[in-house]
Amino acid sequence: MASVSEMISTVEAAIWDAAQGLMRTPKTLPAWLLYDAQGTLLFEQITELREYYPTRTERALLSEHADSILELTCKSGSLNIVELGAGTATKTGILLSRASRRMDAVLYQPVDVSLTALAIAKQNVEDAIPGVEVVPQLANYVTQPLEIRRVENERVLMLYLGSSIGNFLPWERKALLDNIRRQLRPGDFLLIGVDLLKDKRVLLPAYDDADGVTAAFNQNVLARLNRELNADFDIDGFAHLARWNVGERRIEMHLQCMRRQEVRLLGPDGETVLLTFDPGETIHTENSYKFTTTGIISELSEAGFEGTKVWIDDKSLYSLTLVEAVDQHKRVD
Ligand code: AVI
Repeated sequence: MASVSEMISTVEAAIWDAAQGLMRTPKTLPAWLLYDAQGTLLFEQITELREYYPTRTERALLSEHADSILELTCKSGSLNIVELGAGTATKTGILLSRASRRMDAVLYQPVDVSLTALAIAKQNVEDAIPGVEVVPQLANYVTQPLEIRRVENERVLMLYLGSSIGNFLPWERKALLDNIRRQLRPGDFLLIGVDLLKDKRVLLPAYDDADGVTAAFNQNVLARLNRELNADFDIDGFAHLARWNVGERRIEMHLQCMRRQEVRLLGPDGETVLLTFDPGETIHTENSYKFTTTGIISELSEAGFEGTKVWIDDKSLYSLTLVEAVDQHKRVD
């Protein structure tokens, strides 16, 4: 097993790799960099904003349809839920508490890259919903195989909520859905939440709120580079920018440089790397793709899922899609 200092240097190496995007034109940073401890806190605040409808809409859909979801997925007296990117398990509480009332046994396996989030998830669920056994797993579900604990003859209900899939490029999404399908057996279920395509007058404020929380979330990535790569970004010299890219059907977050800046950061061998930013130039920090129901169903079907049931809110903002993993060898396309 890697020592803590080895793990830290791996993280530093990953951040350095990520920062390479700043040396290309146009400049980019990967979205995962947004989620250090402060970024995670700011994102939690975003989910409570008036303008940011996805979280509350998904919560309402889960609350309204929890019983139907459980009826469709639970064929025995027990339930085995695996949640990808579970965070602190706030999204799942509704389903788990409803399940614990109906079932003899509920096993909940949250998967996340944050040990802190997993510890909170375990504590929260065990305190609030007695009878649910929580088995957390620290893993990067995008690339790593999972160790799903199986209960004999029981199907798994995998959850992938929050429209997190929207933060991946189409080819990354395909690889991710293929990886998810490989972790499941025929008959297992996947419940996925996605943000639907809609008018940009609703989309843009969700990513550029009046209180500036999303702006702080975006700018925090520069504070992270200042801290972790000894960079000297003048953070106030970068403005938060949310753009609707109609062709790609995605919201893009950028940081726009307001005046010419020269930024130094420490390279992997201790050398100083100099970056130049022109006024108006942007760093592209995140994509958030928006979906149609037919679009997400066809991506799921390509990955080996079928038997769709879709729930949408009455304003058509957001959808929950339930699919079943099918035997790839028996598929007739
Ligand atoms: C985590 N993810 C689904 C959020 C989204 O809506 O794409 C991240 C986010 N970025 C800015 N606001 C929210």
